[in-house]
This record gives sequence, structure tokens and C-alpha cells, in this order.
Amino acid sequence: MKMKTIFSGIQPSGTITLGNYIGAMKQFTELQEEYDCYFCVVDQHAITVAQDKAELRKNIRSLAALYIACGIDPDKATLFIQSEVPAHAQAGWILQCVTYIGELERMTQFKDKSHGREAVSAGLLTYPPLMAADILLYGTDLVPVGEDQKQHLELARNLAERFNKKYNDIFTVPEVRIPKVGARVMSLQDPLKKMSKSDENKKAFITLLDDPKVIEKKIKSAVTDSDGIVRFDRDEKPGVSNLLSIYSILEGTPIAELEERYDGKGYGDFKGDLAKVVVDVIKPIQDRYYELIDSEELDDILDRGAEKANRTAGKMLKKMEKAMGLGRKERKKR
Ligand code: ATP
Ligand code: LTN
Repeated sequence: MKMKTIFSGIQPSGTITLGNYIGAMKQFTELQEEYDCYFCVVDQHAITVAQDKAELRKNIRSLAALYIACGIDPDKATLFIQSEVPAHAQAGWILQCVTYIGELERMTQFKDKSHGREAVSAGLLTYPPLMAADILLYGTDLVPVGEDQKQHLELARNLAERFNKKYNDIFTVPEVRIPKVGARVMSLQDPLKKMSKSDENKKAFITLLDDPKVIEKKIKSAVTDSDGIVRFDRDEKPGVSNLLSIYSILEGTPIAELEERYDGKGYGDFKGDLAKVVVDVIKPIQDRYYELIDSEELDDILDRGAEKANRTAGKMLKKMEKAMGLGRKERKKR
């Protein structure tokens, strides 16, 4: 039986956060053992909002290195950069033409990101069909993402079904895979908002490349509450609950056990220990990252990844074009 296919992407819009690690990256490393995986640095998605060109270049390479440093094995999974596989933009255009504007305007990410901005790019609105293209080009069965991407995934499924029905049955309708815990790591400064790498307040998130001292500082200044009890309660104690979730996932300890461990102790001890747990996870990732970042090895991996992705995606793009009647009939070999 054919191995099932997985596709997921992360935007190089900054350095990935603990939220991206827990909600996405950590799952990827587990899944590569059982599935045919494609992991992508979705740089074309990042330019839906303004990016500094030098920063973007740096972030793209850095994210690729972080994928590997976190445990993606290029011998098991295909790692590549979206803009190096032109079929994504081409298929994205085709899928835009089967998407209704109303569907795009309903996306909460669009509403959040466009809110209060003066110049909102058309790309920010039409981003979901590009994301659908990323996924559908590979015959993807399963898409591991954090909670915030659920709505985009639903649209990708609708587009696949619509295209299949209208033109030809060529797409696999993908399923979403959201982790049971840690699907929504919250901001350290506003625990009602998700942790996001493009948050203007740098204290709101921890990146995988933060210095251990900075990590400790950010955790110590995380917003909690004034009752001093380490207890999980999302509604009443969102800050403490967020820290407990992070602690539990990274150390592999059930939340109830952590509540017991900190019974009668204050937030100071709790936060100090959590900082150690976070640093213990991040430190080996950083060591591997610095070995890779300027290496030829990284370029070789990305060249190989782009080659394989171009082959797979190119075939599906041809099928899409044929199904819709784009271009000309292939000529008989003479
Ligand atoms: P940006 O701030 O630029 O929008 P982001 O930090 O939200 O970026 P993405 O690159 O959009 O991150 O997301 C990469 C993956 O990480 C996606 O699967 C997304 O669902 C997941 N993810 C993002 N933020 C969180 C979070 N706070 N908790 C859990 N998962 C998250
Ligand atoms: N939209 C996603 C990033 C993304 C993605 C994808 C995730 C782009 N293409 C394909 C999964 C599959 C985000 O903002 N997190």
C-alpha cells in the first residue's frame, strides 16, 4: 500500500517560536517516521505582509536550518523552499479562480491581520488558495498544523472537492491533524492572544534562537495573576494555564502532577523551573543550528528537496491544467 503523504509549512516571517515548535514542528519530527513528508519554508506566504528583504533572506535560510535542527531528517522527509518550486504559485492562481471572494473575506486570519492596517495587500486576502495549492499539489492525505489553521484547511478541502466535481477527480481531499495539547500556545504578555512570531512585543514570545538568559527573563515577566496558586484554569487563570501547558508538553509531565509539585509554592519557583525546562529543550536545537547555518550541507539538502518537490508538484500542475483545458494538447512524439 502507498505510504500516506503529509504536507506542512511554516512562514519565514521571523524566527520560529515555542508556539510553532509545540503546535507544529514537534509533531513533524514524530510523523516523518511513518509518512511520506513534505515540509516547506513558505516564503511566498510571508510576503503577504511587508518584509525587509535582507531579513527575509536570512529568515528563510534560518527556518530551513531550524527544521533540521529540530529533528527533521532530510533522508526521511523532503525539505524545500516554496519559491523554488514555481508550481505552487501557478496552482495557487488556478485555485484562486475556483475560490469565491466571500469565502476569503470570512477567514479570521485575514480579518485579524488586515485589521487596523492602512495598506492591506491583495495577497493577504488570496493567501488561502495558495496554501491549498501547497497541500493539493502533493496528493496530501494529512496536514499537521496548529489550531489557528483549521479554517484554512477547511477551505482547502472545499476547494479540492469543488475542483474534483467541476473538472476531474484529481485531488486527494486532505485531513487536518491538530495536536490534542499545545495546539494553541498563548502570548506571554497577553494570554488571550496566540503566541505569534510577528508580534510587535518581543516579550510576548520565545524564539528557538533566544539566548537562555533572555528566555529566563521572558518567562519571569510572563503575565499571570495575583492569587499565587499554580492551578490550571483556562478561563480564570489563562496566563498560568498557558505556562502549565508549555511545561507539561516539554517535560512530558501531566498537568495534574505539576499542580501537585507546585502546591504551596509561588510563581517565582514555578517560572524559574519552567525556564530551565525550556532551555533544556532549546539548547541542543541551537547547537545543531549553528553547525548547519553556514554549511554547504544545508544547501545540498535544499537543492535535493526542491528537485524532488518540483518533480511531484509539476506532475500535479500538469493534471490541473489538462483538467481545466489550459494550454495546448501535448504533441505526439515525432
Ligand atoms: P505569523 O506571526 O507570521 O503569522 P505564526 O507564528 O502564526 O506566524 P506560522 O508560520 O503562521 O506562525 O505557523 C506555522 C505553524 O505553527 C502552523 O502550523 C501554525 O498553526 C502553528 N502555530 C503558530 N502559532 C502557534 C501557537 N501559538 N500555538 C500552536 N501552534 C502555532
Ligand atoms: N498558513 C500557514 C502556513 C502554511 C501552511 C501551508 C501550513 C502555508 N502553506 C500548507 C500547512 C500546509 C500558517 O500561517 N501557519
